[in-house]
Parts: sequence; structure tokens; C-alpha cells
Amino acid sequence: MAVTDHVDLNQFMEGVKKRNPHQPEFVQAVQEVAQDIFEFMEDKEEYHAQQILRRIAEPDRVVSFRVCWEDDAGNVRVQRGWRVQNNNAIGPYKGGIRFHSSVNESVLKFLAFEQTFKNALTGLPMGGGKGGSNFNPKGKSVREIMRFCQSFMTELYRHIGPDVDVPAGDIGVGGREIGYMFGQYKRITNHWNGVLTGKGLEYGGSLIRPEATGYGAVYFLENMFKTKDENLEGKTAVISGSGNVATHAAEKLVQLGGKVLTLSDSGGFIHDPDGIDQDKIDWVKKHKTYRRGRIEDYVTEYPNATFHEGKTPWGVPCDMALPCATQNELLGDDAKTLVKNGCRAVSEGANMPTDLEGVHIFKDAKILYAPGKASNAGGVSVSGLEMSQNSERRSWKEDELQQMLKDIMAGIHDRCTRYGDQGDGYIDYVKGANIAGFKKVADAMLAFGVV
Ligand code: NDP
Ligand code: 2IT
Repeated sequence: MAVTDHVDLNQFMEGVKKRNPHQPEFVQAVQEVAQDIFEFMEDKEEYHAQQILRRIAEPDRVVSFRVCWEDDAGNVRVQRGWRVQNNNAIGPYKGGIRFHSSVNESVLKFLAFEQTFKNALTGLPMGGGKGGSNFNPKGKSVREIMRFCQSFMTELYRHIGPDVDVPAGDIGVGGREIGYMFGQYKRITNHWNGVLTGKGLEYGGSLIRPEATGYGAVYFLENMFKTKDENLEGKTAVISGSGNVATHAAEKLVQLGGKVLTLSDSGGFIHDPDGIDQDKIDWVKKHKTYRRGRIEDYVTEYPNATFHEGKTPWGVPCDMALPCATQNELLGDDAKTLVKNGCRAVSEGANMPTDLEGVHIFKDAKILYAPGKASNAGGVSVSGLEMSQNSERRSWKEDELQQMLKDIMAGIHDRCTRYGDQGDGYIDYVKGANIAGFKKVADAMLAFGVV
């Protein structure tokens, strides 16, 4: 009965490319996982026979819809919205919502695919999903954003639910947008439940959810250095981005004695040789989040810093790099430059920020390199804890949650080590994360039979 002449990696990837034309981000994400999984499956016939990877790489469903809204001038605007429900073998679909002009089906399919492995790695019962819209929040008034969020939820609400699919924030979606979407969900359904995470503290949100992704990425870095009997004290870091993940990663690095040299946005990066301390981070948070400003204004406020228009920060010599902006923002040449300049560790705050060439350069150089599905899982983990608190109708204390986040990140590090330890002192965290995430979802799928 078993199919013994199964496809090899190349044939598998040819099929993925053929079935997903014009979806380069999705193909890239599958490729990065498939190379490790094919090696792992070599002597595991059942995974092949049951086509497990093929099934995980085919979303359970992709919902696409029209979102109409009216701008302040009275013009009717039409956007596209999506929810990609990738896999719910181990729990309800879970993953953020992204509002950015670059959002399309390929981007959301790659994010939902990655989320499936990430969520499995956390040890919490969450499946993988992702949603969003090509709506560009830049330059929009608060009322326009409210109307857009309401219109988006007016369609999305029928596809989600606390035991079905639980969205949260991502690029362009923070506490304010979650508030508008939760309000509209409640208005339409008359249900108050934990259908979204990242909510305000007044209405069921969890303490430390906003901080959790950035803090978690730094805890992961700390765990990696611990394998070398080192800590973060006195080490320099370059960070890209200046949003939720980047600013909270900077904050935790500073708390643990690191020195942050850069931040960036889509306009370029700032380099502050004096170090970006907590006061400066607070200024960036206000400037970027509340005033929707540009990172280049940092140099007016702090004149020792320099602004590098249109550039990414990877050329600045550092001990550690944390890409925290977006996918494919760190390319092969950037990886070469980082390694050449003595960078010893990379912890991805963003999803798939390093392209395939860059991943191989980090792996070949055997530096401490954590892929986003492991290192940025702190955010979705605290989202999972928010779901638990909502179900229990209670709120945990800050120190309890801080400890849980640390423990979860240490648990992810252990799971990666289990499958990624190469036995020569090098831990391949990419391989470890891919296999540990896959195995949990795959074994659940085997239990269900062919569904
Ligand atoms: P924010 O919207 O808060 O910030 C995004 C930052 O990245 C901004 O500085 C933005 O610059 C920059 N950026 C976005 N797109 C681009 C681009 N195409 N080119 C250059 N810069 C860009 O988002 P988050 O901090 O929440 O998300 C950042 C990354 O972290 C994403 O990859 C997201 O998927 C990932 N992530 C987020 C989690 C969360 O809990 N929020 C959890 C796990 C991962 P500008 O202001 O100019 O647009
Ligand atoms: O990429 C991610 O993990 C997120 N944007 C957070 C998802 C969540 O459900 O908290």
C-alpha cells in the first residue's frame, strides 16, 4: 500500500513552483523548509506516503474578499483583503493581519506557512494562519483607518472565531487597529470573546503582548550565546526597522547590557555611534507610532547620529544583527558583509528577512543564526497566553507572563537544539526549527488520516 517511489526534493519543488506561479515568497518559504524536511524524512516512509509536506504546503483555504471604504474626501476606495488558513492540525488557526501596500496572496501564503511551524515550536496549541490587505495606512487619517478596519472586519468576521481562527497584529496593525476590528466584530456578532489578540488591557488584552516579539528575539539571542558561555553585556547590535518588533528588541538589548547602533524604516537607516539608549528608544516609539514620523528625523533630535537614505544597516560592523522590518531585507551580499565584519549572531525579529543565499552564507560561516520562525515566536506565544486568559476570564500578572515568555523561548531553543545539533559544537537552528515544527504538525496529521 505504501508508495515507495516517492518524489525527491527537486521534483517536489518543481511541483510547488508549477502550482503556485507568480508566488515567489511562498515558493521561497517552502524551499527553505523542504530541504531540511526531505533529509529528515529519508527513512520515514509514512510521512512520504501520507504526503504530509505536500499537504502542509497547500493552505486549508485562502479567503479573498473586496474591502470598500470611503476616504475623508468622500471618494470610494476599493482594496483587497485575505485570510489564509494554512493548517489547524494542532489548534485554531492563529497569526497576524498585515496592512501594507505590498501585501498579496504570495506574501500571506508564505507568512501563514511559516506561522504553522512557528506556532508548533512554541509548544502551545495553535495552528497557522495569516491575513491582511494591500491597504496602505501611511498618510491616512485616524477616521479613515477606523472605517477601513470596520469594513475589513465586516467580511472577515464570518471566517474567524475563538476556536476557529484568531488573528492579531503585524506590519501596519497595532493596538489601535485591533481595537477598531474587535469593536466591529462585537457589534456584528454580539459576542465578546477572545477572537483577536493584541487587544487593549481594558478589554481582555494581555500584559507584555506588545513587547513580546522583540523581547523574545533577544531572549533567543541570549540562549544562543549561553551555549558559548557568553552573555550580551557589552556586545554591539545593528537592528533594522523601527516599529513594534525593532523598538522592543532594542529595549531588551539595552536592558541586558548591549549597545544598539542602528534602526531603520523604508526610507533608510540611522546610525548612532553613541548607542540608542532607552530615552532615545522612547522617542522613536512616539515618533514612529503616534506621530507616524520618519526615522530620518532622529538625526535632528540626536545630531551625533547619521542618516543613510535608501540603505539597509548591514554594513555597520557589529557583534549581532537583528533584522526586524520585513521579508527579504537582508540579501546574500549583506550576509557576506556581516560575516566579514565579525558579526557572530543573527536573531530574526521579522519573518523571512534573510533571502535563501543569505541563509546559506550564515550556515556555512557557522555563526549563531536563528530563523524567524524560532526567534520571533515570542509574540504569538504571548498571544496564545492571551487566548488562555480570555478563556479563563482572568488576567495573569506581569512577572508571571515575563517568566512564561522566557520559559517558552528557552523551550523553543531546546527544541531547535534537539534536531539541529550537528555534534561538532555547531547548532543548525534553521534545520532544528524546521524539523521540530514539522514533526509536531505531521504527527497530528498522521493521527487524523487522509482529511
Ligand atoms: P510595524 O508596522 O510596527 O513596523 C514595521 C517596520 O518595518 C517599520 O519600521 C517599517 O518602516 C519597516 N518596513 C515595513 N515594510 C518595509 C519594507 N518593505 N521595506 C523597508 N522597511 C519596511 O511592524 P512590526 O514591527 O510588527 O513587524 C515587523 C516584522 O516583524 C514583520 O516581518 C512581521 O511579520 C514580524 N513579526 C511581527 C510580530 C508582531 O508581534 N508584531 C510577531 C512576529 C513577527 P516604515 O514605517 O517606513 O513602513
Ligand atoms: O508573525 C507573527 O507571529 C505575528 N505577527 C504575531 C501573530 C499573533 O497571532 O500574535
